[in-house]
Amino acid sequence: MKSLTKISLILALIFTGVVSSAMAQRTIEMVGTDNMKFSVTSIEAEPGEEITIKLTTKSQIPKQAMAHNVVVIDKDANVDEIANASARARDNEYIAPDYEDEIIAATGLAGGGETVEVTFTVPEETGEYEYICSFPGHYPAGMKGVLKVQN
Ligand SMILES: [Cu+2]
Repeated sequence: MKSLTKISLILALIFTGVVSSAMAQRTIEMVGTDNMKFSVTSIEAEPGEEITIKLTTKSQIPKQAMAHNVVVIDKDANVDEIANASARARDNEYIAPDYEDEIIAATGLAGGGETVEVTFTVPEETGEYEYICSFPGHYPAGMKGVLKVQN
């Protein structure tokens, strides 16, 4: 009975540890509006850090005409090329299947009033990683930002 109490105490401690480390994870919240800009255009993170990017779209326009996402792209990738290909990939939520290896993380599409999020591990390699909205026309209009990975 005594050892059982000990075990449950240990389990409770482990559980608390897991929960608090999950809560320590950073969430970056941003908004996308009809002006096709992210409200946050620069994120700093440590190599290997787990972060959540949360995007809310504010718009009265129907989703098929105005939606946003956040697509984090590998730093050596050709962002223009990925944006162009993704803008044509409507059936895949505007993520070009051919470039999925070069995409570090992507949210789903958020129409007006919707919130989407993605949790991912920041690359170990320091540097600047661009993130874009891949909805047609939005990246060319300047809907982008930079994830700066630094120690
Ligand atoms: Cu957008």
